[in-house]
Amino acid sequence: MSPLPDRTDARPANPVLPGFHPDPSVCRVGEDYYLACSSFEYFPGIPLFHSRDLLHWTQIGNVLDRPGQLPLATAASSGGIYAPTLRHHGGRFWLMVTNCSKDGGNLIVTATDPAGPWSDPILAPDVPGIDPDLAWEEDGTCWCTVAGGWQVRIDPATGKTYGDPHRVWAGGPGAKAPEAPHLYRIGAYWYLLIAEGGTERGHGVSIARGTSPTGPFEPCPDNPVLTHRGTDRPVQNTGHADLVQGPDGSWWMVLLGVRPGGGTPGWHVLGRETFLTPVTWVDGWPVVGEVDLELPEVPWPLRPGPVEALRDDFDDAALRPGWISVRERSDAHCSTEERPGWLTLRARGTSLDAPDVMFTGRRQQHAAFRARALMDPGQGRGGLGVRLDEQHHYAIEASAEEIRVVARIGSLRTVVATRPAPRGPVTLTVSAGDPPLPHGPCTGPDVLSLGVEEADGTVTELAVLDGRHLSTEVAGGFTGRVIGMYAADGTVHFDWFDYEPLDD
Ligand code: 6LW
Repeated sequence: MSPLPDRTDARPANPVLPGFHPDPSVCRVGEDYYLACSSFEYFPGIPLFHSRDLLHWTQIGNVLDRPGQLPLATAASSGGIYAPTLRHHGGRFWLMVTNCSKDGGNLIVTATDPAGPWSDPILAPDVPGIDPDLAWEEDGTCWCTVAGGWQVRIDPATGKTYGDPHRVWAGGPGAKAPEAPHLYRIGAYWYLLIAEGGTERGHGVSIARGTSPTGPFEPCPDNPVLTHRGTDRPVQNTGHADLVQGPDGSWWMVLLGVRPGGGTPGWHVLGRETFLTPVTWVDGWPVVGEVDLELPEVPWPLRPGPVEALRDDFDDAALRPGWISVRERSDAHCSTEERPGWLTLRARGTSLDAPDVMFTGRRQQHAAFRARALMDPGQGRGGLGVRLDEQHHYAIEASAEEIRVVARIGSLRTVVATRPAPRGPVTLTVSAGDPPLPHGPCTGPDVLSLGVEEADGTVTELAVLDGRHLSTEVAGGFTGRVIGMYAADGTVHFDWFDYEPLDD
């Protein structure tokens, strides 16, 4: 793979990983931090990032990037890969995760280089739940703790468990969804950090400590140590956290949060994003700083790394790690080599409604953006779409005869606009969020405009559609918007794809 191009957008911000990057898990090795996120029904799975300052993150690969590691054929939308734990132990990286599909279950992969290759999955069928955590005692004994507060001893090299799972701590009385456990040895105590309240507006982070990794655990008197429930802060749903210590001894938390837009009840369209916040310790308990859109001050110089370019001319043989497809991506259906300098997509499913649609996209990471792609439909049909899931997407698609805008909102599917196609390639465009909508109780988060760029560079808008229908509050689930190219019939080619943030 060619090296990543120079940064095109070097300014860090909170969220440190904007867009659909939920359930962050982080570890440090020397001066290098590594972070992994959930990826659900998308292939490749589990984006893996590197940073040297906790603020700038560069995607260096995907943990599950071979079809044999990631069976997703039976994964529903927002099924598939949930909530990894990333750790470094004994000179290796270990990642444990759940594939929530019929062919899935809990699995462990290891690597010496986090950029890959990662091992084939080691299955752990006797681990009793989702959100698995791995923590080692000094003598090498390894404990796996999962959602609900269940824990079992495990050999991570084989996936074999020993003894019956026991419940260690399930959070505060009455709180729903005690999940995302992470167990750490810090000073004299073992700390068990969990999320509770569910991943929606009630989300929070709580902690308990004890002198043994298996409990008993004493809850922190100030639980939840982090929640934004009932506040009017711009960042909501804060929870699902992991802790990491800097080389200088400072402590940090990565966590997920969302940025709802529009009137009431508020809609978030970018998915659950990864934020960073400082942690201090008082009386042996963590005190978590405010999670804001402002970046926390870090006690070291900024050390930005390269980021993926916002435009892709498809000149490289391998696709950059930020491109994701729905469930499966074989060379036979998605290639930059079949027509060099173009991305060629060959249809499987016949629309974005299909679970096996051949779609290759990138996360929407900015509230306001414009995406454009130059497409040659040949004798096929395909387009540029914004996808939340099979039942929630907008697209502009072209064939040799016609250009049309298609909207799918729940059980409704409609062709919103049509016009005759020009001869040859056509530049399809989609934009959102610019200018922002005026405030109002019923105002949605944004509108999306879909159109065609004419030869003179002007855009002919074919449809303007309410963005709330492509939000998590309407569609449900755990993902966020992904913008990409797809084939719906035959074979189509894309010369380039360009994503332009319009936020500032
Ligand atoms: C994940 C759970 C959660 O398993 O959402 O916010 C679920 N937390 O820990 C899916 O990401």
